[in-house]
Amino acid sequence: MRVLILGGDGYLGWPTAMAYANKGHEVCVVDNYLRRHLAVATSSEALMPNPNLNDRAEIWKSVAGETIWTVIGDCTDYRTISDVFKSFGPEVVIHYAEQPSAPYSMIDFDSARLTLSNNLETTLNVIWAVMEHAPECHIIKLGTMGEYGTPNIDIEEGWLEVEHKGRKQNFLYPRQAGSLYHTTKVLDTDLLWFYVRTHGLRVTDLMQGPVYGLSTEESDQDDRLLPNFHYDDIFGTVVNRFLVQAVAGIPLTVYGKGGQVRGYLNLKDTLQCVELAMNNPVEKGSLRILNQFTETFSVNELAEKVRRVGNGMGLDVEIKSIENPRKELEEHYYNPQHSGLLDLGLEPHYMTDDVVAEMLEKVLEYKDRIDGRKILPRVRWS
Ligand code: USQ
Repeated sequence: MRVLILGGDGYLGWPTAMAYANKGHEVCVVDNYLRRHLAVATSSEALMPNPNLNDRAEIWKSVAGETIWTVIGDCTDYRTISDVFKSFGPEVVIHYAEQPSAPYSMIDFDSARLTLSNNLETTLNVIWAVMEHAPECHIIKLGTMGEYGTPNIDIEEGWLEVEHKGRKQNFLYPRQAGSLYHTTKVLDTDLLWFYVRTHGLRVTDLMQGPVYGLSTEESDQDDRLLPNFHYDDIFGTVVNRFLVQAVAGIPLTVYGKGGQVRGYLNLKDTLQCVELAMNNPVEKGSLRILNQFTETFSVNELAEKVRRVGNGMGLDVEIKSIENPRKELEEHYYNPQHSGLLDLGLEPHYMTDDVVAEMLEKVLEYKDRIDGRKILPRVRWS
């Protein structure tokens, strides 16, 4: 298939590009290095050095013999996207091209405006490029479990049947996000659903939980192909942060009471989920929503796991609760459904002790590059 990956330089985008090229698909990636620029601007650089996108594609070619087409361009510019659609003719577009950090979106007005305009404009451009140039193309959009927030009832997979005064209708499950970033994902879903209803688009919206990991079949072949592994307070997700803190001898930063529960998944499973969505396209005029995670943990459970495995390896890992910089429930009910991807054939890689140990081993190789100044939270919600 001809697969277009928007945001192809990102933590998920680059591993996805290699995985699909490896499976024989024709892959084109687009990225304007927004996340790299924001990381430099906020002193949040990744742990491992990551060659630029063109260099990564060249390294991949020398390692695997396969071509990944690259376009350095801005997806908020309609002409850029339009030209790529016209020349590449994608059968599937995977839309990762968003400002991905909740803390970044909460810094100030400028960061909020950038997050809102970048994310929404890109989604609108993807929709219009598909309508104008590739109406059969399947849009696979990365949403987030954070769209639902932490309601006091079970979270369904995208939709909720509401019975009101004796009549019933299916609606998008109520969303109440906890950051401006997560709110842009809610708005993305609304935009997509509008154009699905009015123009018969074919869309899969993946509600993904926090991802962890730094190993994929392809990146394991050469360290220069590793994903961008962030451990700072702005771009690092909680598990990746705890791994680096454990290695650096910094107490694991549990925010508040640590009873915040989320649905987590291994980077390898993101690749599997997106591939399952791609290989099982939806009908035109359908919005399919899949909850994308494999297991739930509280922050305390994660910290305890990393401490136990780390100490078993001879590290000296402590846990320290610090004041929560975010506005979120620190103890809550959480029971999200997630059978859709399992029904499509997902075979989860769970966070076993061996998996945690392997990740710690890899981070240990880069211990000298850890910058302790990037650990403590610098952004507060209020
Ligand atoms: N947390 C800590 N200590 C830390 C970092 C985080 O206790 O040092 C807590 C947070 O307060 C939160 C939980 O861990 O309750 C998860 O935080 P996170 O930073 O790993 O995840 P989040 O900001 O929600 O965002 C990440 C990705 C985002 C994705 C989202 C999925 O950056 O792109 O959409 O995970 S979800 O969380 O399900 O919405």
